[in-house]
Order: sequence, then structure tokens, then C-alpha cells
Amino acid sequence: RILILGANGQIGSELAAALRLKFGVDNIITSDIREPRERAENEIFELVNVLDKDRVKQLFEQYQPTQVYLLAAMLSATGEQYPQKAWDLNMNGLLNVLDLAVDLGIKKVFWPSSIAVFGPHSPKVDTPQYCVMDPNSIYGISKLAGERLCEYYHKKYNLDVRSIRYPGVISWKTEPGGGTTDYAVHIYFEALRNGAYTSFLSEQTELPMLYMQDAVRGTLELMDAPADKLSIRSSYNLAGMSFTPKDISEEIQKILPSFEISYTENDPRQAIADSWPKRINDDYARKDWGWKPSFDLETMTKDMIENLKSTI
Ligand code: VAH
Repeated sequence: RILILGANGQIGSELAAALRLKFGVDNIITSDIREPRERAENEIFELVNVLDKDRVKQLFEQYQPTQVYLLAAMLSATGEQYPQKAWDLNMNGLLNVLDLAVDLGIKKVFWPSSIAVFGPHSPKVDTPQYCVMDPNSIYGISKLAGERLCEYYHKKYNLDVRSIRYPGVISWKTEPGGGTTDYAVHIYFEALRNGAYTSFLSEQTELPMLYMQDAVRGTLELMDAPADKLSIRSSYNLAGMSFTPKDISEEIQKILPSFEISYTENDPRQAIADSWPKRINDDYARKDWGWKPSFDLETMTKDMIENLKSTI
């Protein structure tokens, strides 16, 4: 049985769908702080606040999950508006899950980190697994601290906790909220709704990105990998593609020639994006568990527009 905490979010909701397909709907328990807008047929859903340790413990005891995915978090842009809340949710939510997983013998835990753990003095190109990491967003600080905790709990308690430093993840099923990379999601929605988009990041802002299908496949491949193959117990660098708002708008124009992009200045998210790398090196993921992305900007754009056309 698998319990997903934070199953309503952009990644949680699609991991839940993939896990239901893989293990059957009766073996997946989804949970979040509020009811989901819609549920899959026969989906088992529970309300939970990951900061309520007794309630999380109750779910662990009731469902006896062999795996727990903790996807509940506050992302970078929202985190800058509520830094104390972001720290509390991202850190104490993780600590609750790590402690309960050790106490109750959960076999495997997944926790998402982010390229936000890198900062202004990290190498911008071909950013390695190990380097200077001086994140200056509360989200990035909480993810860096979280990675250290995961590695500590693995070494001290032999907890099989696994993690990926996601780039910006792009998907069409949910309109994600609160991320700095979310311009690359909204641009597709706006391209179809209004034929135009105003980007809050400048046209040359290059960021590492990953299509949701690749993010989900990479996560399941990591979780399926033999434990003795994993040399990283903080969090794995994972790369898909890197592009700028200019690149993505030109790719959209190949399909929607009349699409127009414009740019705002001085959005607070620009400073967050400028502190992050442009291109990530993911040699460890490729070596340890055979990671390889399958979508690039062209194939992702085709897939996004095709799917959004049928939903918008
Ligand atoms: C954010 N989408 O923008 C998330 C992610 C690397 C970006 O962490 O905050």
C-alpha cells in the first residue's frame, strides 16, 4: 500500500494517477489538507494536515503503507510571501514523516527536493551534484535543509528515503500555483485561451525544466531501483531540458503562429529565477539508476497544446 501526502498538488496528483495505474486503486491512499476537486473512481482519500503528527500517525497505523510519498510543500514564490509558514510546513512536515517512518517501519519514503537548493554562487551551467549551495529563497533553504535531514535519517536509522531535485515541472492537468517556473505552464494555457501571454520572467531567463511524464517516470524508476545502487541519499540532480521564455514562445508560434508574448519588469520572481542554475548535470541519476529524459521542448509543446486543446 502507498500513502501520498499532498496528493492534490501539481506533482502529487499525477504521481497518484500513475501509482493507481501501477498498483491498483485499492493500494493507493491519497491525502491532502482539503478535499480534491475531483476523485478517481473508488479513490481512497483522507483529509490530513502533515503538521498534525498524531493525525499522520493515525493514517500510518490505519493503512500500514509500505511506501509514503510526501508532496505537501509551499513553493518558492508563495514562500517568499509567507516565509515562516513555508519553513514550518516544508521542515516540520518532513520531520513528522521521517520520524513516523522510522518509528513505524515504513519501507520507502519519497520526498521532492528542487533545483532551488542551488544559489547565486552555485555553477550556473552543468550544475553538478556536489557544489556550493547558497539558496536565498526560503523554499530553497528549506529544501537544502530537508536534503540534509533525509541523508541523516538514512545514515542514522537506515531509513530508505529517496529524493529528486526537480527542475521546473510542466503539466497540463493542473494549473499549479506559487512556483517561479510556473510561467512555463501558464504560457500554454494563455496561448490557447487568449493567444497571448505576459511573462513575469525576462526573455533570456534560462531555467532547467522537466515535462510531467518524465518527472513521474523518473520518480517511479528511482523508487524501483535497488537500494544498493543508490549512491545519493540527499537528493538526485535530474535534468530534462532548459529553455528561456523566448525559446518556449517561438516553439508555441510554430503551432499557433499568431501567439504573442510580452514581458513585465521587476516581478519579484525574477530575482528567484536569477539565483537558480540554467542547466543541470544529472550524471549520478544516469549512472545509478539509468535516468534518461524522453521529452524536449518541441515534443513537450506539441503534447501540451494537443491536450490543452481538448480540455480548454
Ligand atoms: C518552484 N516549481 O518554482 C517549483 C520548483 C525549481 C522550481 O521548485 O518553486
